[in-house]
Parts: sequence; C-alpha cells; structure tokens
Amino acid sequence: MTAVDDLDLPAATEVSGPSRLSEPGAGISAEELQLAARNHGIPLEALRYDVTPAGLHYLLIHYDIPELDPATHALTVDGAVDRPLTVTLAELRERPRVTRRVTLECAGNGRALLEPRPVSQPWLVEAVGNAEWTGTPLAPLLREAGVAANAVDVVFTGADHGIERGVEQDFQRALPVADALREEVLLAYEMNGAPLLPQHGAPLRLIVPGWYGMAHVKWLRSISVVTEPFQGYQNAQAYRLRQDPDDPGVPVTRIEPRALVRPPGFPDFMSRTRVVRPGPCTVDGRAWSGHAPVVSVEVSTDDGATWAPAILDESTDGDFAWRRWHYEWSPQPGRYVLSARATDASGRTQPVEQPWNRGGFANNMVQRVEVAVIPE
Ligand SMILES: Nc1nc2c(c(=O)[nH]1)N[C@H]1C(S)=C(S)[C@@H](COP(=O)(O)O)O[C@H]1N2
Ligand SMILES: [Mo]
Repeated sequence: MTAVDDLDLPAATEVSGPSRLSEPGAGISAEELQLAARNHGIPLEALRYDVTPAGLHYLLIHYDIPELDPATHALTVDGAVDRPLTVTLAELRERPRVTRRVTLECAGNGRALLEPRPVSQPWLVEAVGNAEWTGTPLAPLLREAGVAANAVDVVFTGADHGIERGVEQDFQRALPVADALREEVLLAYEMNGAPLLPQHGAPLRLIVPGWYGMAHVKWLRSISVVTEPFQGYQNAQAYRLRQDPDDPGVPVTRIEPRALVRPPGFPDFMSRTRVVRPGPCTVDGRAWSGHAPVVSVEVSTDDGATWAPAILDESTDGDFAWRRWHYEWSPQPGRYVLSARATDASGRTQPVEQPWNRGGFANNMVQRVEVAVIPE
C-alpha cells in the first residue's frame, strides 16, 4: 500500500480518512452519477425470480474490471502455511463441486437515503441479488496448505488495482481465520450454471455466505495467511462503522436483515410511483439476513404507522438465500406507502429511522414504495 499524495488528483481523493459527506440538500453529484452508471442495482421487478438472472444482479466494482485469462489463471496460497500452493483454475474445477444459492448485498445499500449523505456509490435499496454460485469449498484447500496455529487473518487479493482516497492498492480483503474456514465459503467459478461473467469476478471469486458484498473478493488471484490483524485499506479504513472520522469504528461484517417489496402494479416513468387498481392485489417480495434465518416479515401500507404479518413462503434454498414472502392486500382508491420489515432468528429487525454512520454502511431502514390506487 503506497500513499499517493504527489499525484494531482481532484479533491475527492484526499489521503485516507472516511468518505466525504454531501452538503445539506445537495443533489447527487456528477462523480456519484459516474459510479452509479457503472455499478447498477437490481431492477426491483426482478425480485420475482428465485435466482436472479446474471444480467439483473447488482454490480459493484471499485476500480476497473481486470483482464484475466481462464486458461492460465492460477491461485496462490501462501504466508503462514506449512505448504504454499499454486492451483490452476482447471485443478480447482476438478476438486469437489458445490452449488449454493447466496444473497449478496452491498454494504453501502441504502447509503443515498442517508442525511447527510456519505459521498460514494449512491445506492437506494437495490444493491442486492440472489445467485446460484458453484465452486469448491475453501476450507479443505486451506487445510491442505496447513494454516499456522498462530494465524489471525486470511487475506484475499483480487487482480484489480486502483487508488482510493489517496491509497494505491490491489483490492484486498481479509477474513478472520475462523470465518475463512467455515464450510459454506466457496471459491466460485460459476454463476447460475455458467462461467463467471467478467463483471462478477471471472474466472474466480470468493463467496462468503452471509457477509456483505465487500468480503466476496472477485478476480481472486492470491490467498495469504497472516499472523497479525490485517491492516489493509478495505479492512482497516474503508468498511468500518464509525460516527466521526477519528472514531476507529467497528468492522462491517454480516448482512443486517432486510425485506424488499416487489413494487406492485405499474410505474410512473419519472417518479416510479406505482399505479395499482382497487381490489385484491398480492404484494410480495424477498427477505434475508446474514446473521440468522428470517423468521418473520411484516407489511405496512400506511408508511409504517401500523404493521400486519406477511406469509413467509416455504424455502429449500438454505440459510444464505433470500426467501419470498407475500401479503394479500385489497386497497380502496387512495395514496399509500408500502413497506416490509424483516426480523431474523437472532432478534435483529429493521429500523424505521436511519442507522447513520460516516461511510453509509448497513442502512437497513425500511423501504418506502409510494402507491396510487386509481380506478381504471
Ligand atoms: N476484487 C474485487 N472484489 C470485489 C469488489 C471489487 O471492487 N474488487 N467489490 C466488492 C463489493 S463492494 C461488492 S458489493 C461485491 C459485488 O459483487 P457483484 O458485483 O458480483 O454483485 O463484490 C466485492 N468484491
Ligand atoms: Mo459493496
């Protein structure tokens, strides 16, 4: 990691520290728009699919998509291990093959709704997807390498490179050893039954079920075991929950519970306000949590004033995939605000007020969907 303070970069790239905050009332800037146009969210109508089609899955790429050749790509495992390894993609494909449905959500989801707004990728609520990831479990490979008894973190390095707030770096994220050794963690080479697409980490990425997106390192090229807590930018600086710049904060880890409503009816082009006809209407959506299975979803049609239970559909997709829920509604003509609120088995639930922090992470405040019920 090198501090790049001699480059004549714009003010946005001040050296380290948490991201800037927008001025009160300031709209989305051209820089934020530039990021938003590269990193798209799921169109909310795609909440209809159990498995998100690859092209509709959200996307978050800090730097550029690197160019990697699947024919020659290899993964190295080194650091505090007994036997450093190099494994080719072909060799990884010969290892035991596991497929898992996993909900990925960007830790910055909800950021653009915060006030003041942390300046970064301006997600509203759409930075989520539920894909089917195929690969080989990481833990057996780490055991073959022989993780040292005094190991602390496992560092995953991607092949992408850039500068972030003045710090030049490869995209790197570490997991505590115990989390890296969990059986659900995958070295994935397929998404939805096809080789990974370039934007989703081709030819190899990490999948850490239950964790926010930043842990799922794409374009994975090396794994290094370290005996001191990893101090890389994405762990020590970027992904931390803090109230002010001096606060060391706590690391962003697992996904907080969230339910999303699949917007009913049809939209107004600009406002996205929904138009629904009076009478019976099934409202549905998805709910997930990275801490524990979702145990209940409630729906409000009056902007959070009152809540009623929704029905959680049966699921065989495992603990790390979102679950469908539905609610039978029969509105009279009028204006409504629809929301859904998920609660998981750990007792975590969604707040109706913003859980503000300096980086705009883990904002699982309930969604608001404006609906106009209008007779034909
Ligand atoms: N190498 C690398 N891995 C990465 C990123 C990145 O920029 N570089 N972005 C991370 C973030 S912040 C998220 S939210 C997820 C997004 O995964 P997706 O684009 O496949 O949905 O990838 C993570 N893995
Ligand atoms: Mo992210």
